[in-house]
Amino acid sequence: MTKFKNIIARKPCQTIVYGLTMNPQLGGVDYNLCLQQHQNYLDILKKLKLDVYVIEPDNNFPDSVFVEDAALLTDKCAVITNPGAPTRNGEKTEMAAHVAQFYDPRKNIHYIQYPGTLDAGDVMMVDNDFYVGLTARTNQDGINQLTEIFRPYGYNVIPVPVAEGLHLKSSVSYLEHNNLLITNDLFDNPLFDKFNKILVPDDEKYCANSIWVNETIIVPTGYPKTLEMIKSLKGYKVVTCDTSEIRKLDGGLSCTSLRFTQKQRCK
Ligand code: CIR
Repeated sequence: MTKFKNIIARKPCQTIVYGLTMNPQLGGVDYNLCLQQHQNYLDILKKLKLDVYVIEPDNNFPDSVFVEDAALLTDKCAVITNPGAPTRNGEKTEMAAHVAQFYDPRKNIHYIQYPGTLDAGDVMMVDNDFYVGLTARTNQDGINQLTEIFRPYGYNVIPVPVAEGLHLKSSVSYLEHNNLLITNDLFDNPLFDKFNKILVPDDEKYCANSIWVNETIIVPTGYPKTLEMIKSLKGYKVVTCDTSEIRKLDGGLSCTSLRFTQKQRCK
């Protein structure tokens, strides 16, 4: 199944070394290695025949490589979010201009506004259902606004309280075909009972952020138990990608691209 044709990504900027982290014990980001790993990530996506749209870096926003948080792109509309971290909130302005290359600001680009905040790393899309984490970055008002924005499109919003990790998708990833990669803390939440749940071992939690791209699953390098479980699922190709540097900033594979399908608009 081909679902995504485009991605938006952004090169890491030099100030990424000052990015936000809840895990300073992992050490500082090696900028050159981070650049190489990011290029490797883009190459993997290009090989999967995605059109890659790359935004130039901006040193004013150390975390701006994590494009996933500033916009939510669906088949029917785009939502420019209101990122919950003050040092990241300004990322939305430039992102809105890039998203306008693909969606129509007069018709189907919407905005989350204060007092609502929302990071799209908290949003997991499962067909027409959008599971949204209630976290330090995404508040109830942001979730309520998203619910109203989505209603006319027939999209449902399902709030999920999240007690661990930065974002909802730090702990759970939808791999299509009803398969859900999920960590222990969310495993027993009845909201996820209808899925075929693949439990990520506690010592490989980071691997819960793997991504499905058109029947290929991209898995972070270094998590052999989860990798084997994913490989045993039928119907997927599996590739690994080294994310050691963005991991130091709590970032994973989903965070560094927006995956969607839209034609580029004629200007
Ligand atoms: C942050 O704290 O915002 C960044 N250092 C990491 C963002 C990761 N994004 C994501 O999970 N969607």
